Amino acid sequence: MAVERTLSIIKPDAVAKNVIGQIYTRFENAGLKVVAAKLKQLSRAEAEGFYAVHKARPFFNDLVNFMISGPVMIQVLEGENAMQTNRDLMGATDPKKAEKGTIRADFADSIDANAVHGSDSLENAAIEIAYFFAGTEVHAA
Ligand code: RTP
Ligand code: MG
Repeated sequence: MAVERTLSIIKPDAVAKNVIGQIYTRFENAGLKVVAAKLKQLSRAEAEGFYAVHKARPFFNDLVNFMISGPVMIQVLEGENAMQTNRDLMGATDPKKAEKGTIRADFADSIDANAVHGSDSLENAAIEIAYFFAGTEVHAA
């Protein structure tokens, strides 16, 4: 397995619930290292740009409104198999379908307020990391 980088976002619901630390602990216990991070209030344009692949989907407006409803914690995670490791930690998009012990099963309330985002491919990870971080803001593990 290769050392990879992936983009993670702790969404406004989980930031409001004050569980950033509990979610970071799960990253750490899975061998993922935070190599860049920022707490940020996204503008509507930033959220729309980030989720541009979902522009035609019926839930796009709700998704953007939710993502700008409060600050988000954005981080780059680095480690062996980081993209899939993070997706496994997150659980299914709909928390009702997420496996017990996953972040979404334990912290999410609904398919909209579902606690975390994680890149779904290495190609998207590279695009998403560059969307939020300059090269100089991402540090060697
Ligand atoms: P994410 O991109 O946030 O990591 O989530 P994901 O890959 O598990 O899910 P994705 O299909 O990429 O959808 C992005 C976000 O849109 C919301 N969504 N709502 N109402 C719906 O049917 C629906 N489907 C997706 C979710 O908040 C999801 O995280
Ligand atoms: Mg996705």
